Amino acid sequence: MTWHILGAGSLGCLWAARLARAGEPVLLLLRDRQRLAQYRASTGVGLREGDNFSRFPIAADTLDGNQPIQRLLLACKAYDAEEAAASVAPRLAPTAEILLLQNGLGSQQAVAERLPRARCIAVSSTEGAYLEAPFSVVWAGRGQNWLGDGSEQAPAWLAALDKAEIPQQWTTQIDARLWKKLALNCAINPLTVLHQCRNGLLAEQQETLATLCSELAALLSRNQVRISADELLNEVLQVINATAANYSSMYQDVQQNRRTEIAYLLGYAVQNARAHHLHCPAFEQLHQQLQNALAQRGLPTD
Ligand code: NAD
Ligand code: KPL
Repeated sequence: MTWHILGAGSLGCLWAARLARAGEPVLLLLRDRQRLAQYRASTGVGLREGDNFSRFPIAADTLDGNQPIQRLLLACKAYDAEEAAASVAPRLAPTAEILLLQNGLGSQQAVAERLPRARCIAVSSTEGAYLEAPFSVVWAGRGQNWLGDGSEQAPAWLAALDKAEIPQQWTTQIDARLWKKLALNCAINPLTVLHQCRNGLLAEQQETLATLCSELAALLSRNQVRISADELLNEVLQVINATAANYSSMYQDVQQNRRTEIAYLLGYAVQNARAHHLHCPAFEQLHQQLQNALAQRGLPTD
């Protein structure tokens, strides 16, 4: 069964290269003819792991091709997901499965509503990757991919991920995974943008982090995710410690004048808290400060 991969950025290329290396059929879906020509000139997807570099001549096509799609990996940013999914909707087989790699929350629900017949499987990934050149990805951080759609019925093709060295675990609690990752990203990423710092420097902001974690834990609890404020703070501090030398993904987006996923992280948390009539002054204020910082740089604030 062909893995159709829409979004040939960091994670899309990382999945494509590993699947192709394991002998799985892969087809990249590119936005238009110009991007397809650019890809063909690059002679395939590059994968760098430490000192090793390999290139994989993976097949590619434009979105408007006519091959039916049974399995789709949606590997674009959260703000592009709904439109990207809609653009391939006419090609989806009646029993299509879609893996949603987006960070945060909100985009998965939007795609599922757009494509009610497809089986939408959310993926919460702690892997790290970035592009060193178009279609050439650096596998920068080992991690885990949690997959789930709320059911216990894990797809048989998970074995193909093991073979491809794509770490995976099926979970019946994918929403809890996504919420906890959202909470970590809400506590860490905006502060790195506002303080213009690496993750490690946030260890000096324990009071602010404790207040944010207390509000975020209350929000998670309203969403049936049980974690105490202290447990969340501990997890946040552990991540800060383990990634002390890194710049958060949001910091990097802002530095490179790229749109951030604010709407699917803090923006989603703020809206969800309001819907639950939960008073969260600390992360409301953080959201506002982040929006101001983005506006000053001419970046979208949602
Ligand atoms: P990216 O920007 O590197 O890649 C996204 C790609 O999707 C781009 O090449 C873009 O051109 C393409 N795209 C967008 N809309 C498209 C469309 N309609 N048709 C065709 N192509 C389209 O992003 P990324 O870093 O791979 O991140 C993808 C998602 O995974 C994000 O939500 C991110 O937060 C999450 N994530 C990334 C990492 C990481 O290390 N990169 C880790 C964990 C989670
Ligand atoms: O996921 C991250 C991100 O940068 O988006 C953390 C865990 C904060 C690591 O930098």
